[in-house]
Amino acid sequence: MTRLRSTDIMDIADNLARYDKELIVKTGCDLRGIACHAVDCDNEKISTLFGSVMVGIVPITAGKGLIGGFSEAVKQIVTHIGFRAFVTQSTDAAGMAEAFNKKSDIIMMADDNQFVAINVKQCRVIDNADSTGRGYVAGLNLMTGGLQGKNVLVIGCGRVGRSAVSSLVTLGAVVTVYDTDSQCCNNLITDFKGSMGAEIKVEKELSDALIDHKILVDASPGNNIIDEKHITPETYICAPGMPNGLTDDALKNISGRLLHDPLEIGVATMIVRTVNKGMNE
Ligand code: 2YC
Repeated sequence: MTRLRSTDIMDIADNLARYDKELIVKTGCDLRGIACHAVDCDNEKISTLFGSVMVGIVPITAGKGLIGGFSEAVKQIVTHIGFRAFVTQSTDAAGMAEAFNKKSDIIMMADDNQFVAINVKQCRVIDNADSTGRGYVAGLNLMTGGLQGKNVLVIGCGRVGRSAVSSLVTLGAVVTVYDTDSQCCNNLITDFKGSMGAEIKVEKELSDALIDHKILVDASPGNNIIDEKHITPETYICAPGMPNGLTDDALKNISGRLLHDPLEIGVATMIVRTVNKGMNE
């Protein structure tokens, strides 16, 4: 899992309104709309909760420590979606205690291995990687006008890629996966055959896969793996991976058919899922 740097997230807060406009042009929905599409919940219904749900965000110093601006960026995204949120003054256990004492309905925290949102009342945990895969596939579904029956290549069989595969199968897409670790692919194929009865295909060569596919999910940390020659007028890419895998020339050619951000879609989907779980019990 890629660890974000402060420079990846420092501009998020100031650009959320502009990002909404970009998402509306690309998908027809703003950030909250994409998250609601991912969770299949009603945008209006969710907005009835805004005033009553408090989200506490706890900075965690474990492992490689705090990422400057991370908790604040999460808070800005959560409040942009419409919920009340605060970053605890304390970190770690004291921060958890503070979040509970301030009657948080949802508590969010991230260490180097996992980023979670906990719905306190429902004792439910929502994971960022799982939410990111769902959110990006929802955005891709909106951007392409629907993925049913379409061939989609997922690059990267980690937690985000696996979540994307699950959402793609649910939408009726024809899924092919690629990973530098072929064992990772084989495990995914076996797991999805067992859990969803899905027939997922494997590509052994990325260059072949990129020629054969026009709809891509880049869920890998790879750099410069998607080149200009792979971009056609029919190419659509959602890239939850950090950094996005497009070369500069590919970025020039993909124009408005790319979804990529360091945190926004994943966090928006996470928080809507966490709140929605509380409503659907
Ligand atoms: O500031 C803090 O509380 C740090 N403990 C946060 C560490 C986050 C590490 N994870 C990442 O950088 C990214 C996140 C988008 C989720 C997955 N990887």
